[in-house]
Amino acid sequence: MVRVITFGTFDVFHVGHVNILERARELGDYLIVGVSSDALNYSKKGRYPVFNEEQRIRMVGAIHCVNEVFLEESLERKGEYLQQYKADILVMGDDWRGKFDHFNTYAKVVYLPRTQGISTTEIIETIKKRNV
Ligand code: C2G
Repeated sequence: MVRVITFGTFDVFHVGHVNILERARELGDYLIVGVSSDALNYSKKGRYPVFNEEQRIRMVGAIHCVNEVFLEESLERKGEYLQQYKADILVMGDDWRGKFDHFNTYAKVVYLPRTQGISTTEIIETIKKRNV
């Protein structure tokens, strides 16, 4: 059984998120997703996600191609997570291309193309501009 792992915030869940999760799962038989914690987001981006970690974990876990979800509390612990969850393949969006290559001793590292034209930031901006 090939175990695939991926990581992300998955805030304001959208079709780009579904696309990457489905494609990640297609690379193996079992998909594990590390959902980044509120604290990790705050330390990385200086703001909290719109949806809190409990809600984001619930939503990602409800996607049918996802088999297991856990809270990613630190970027530095990726190697540890890969071992703990016995990952064979690490999938990341290509916005992270090259950044995770050094984990290839634990798992095969695969970058998948992002879905064009949609992002959490753009969705938030669109909503802000709307008055209906
Ligand atoms: N994604 C995508 N297409 C989009 C938007 C996002 O394929 N239009 C992918 C990203 O490349 C990422 C995943 O969906 O692989 C989750 O995206 P984010 O929530 O933006 O994740 P990020 O904040 O980059 O968190 O340990 C790393 C971090 O937890 C990654």
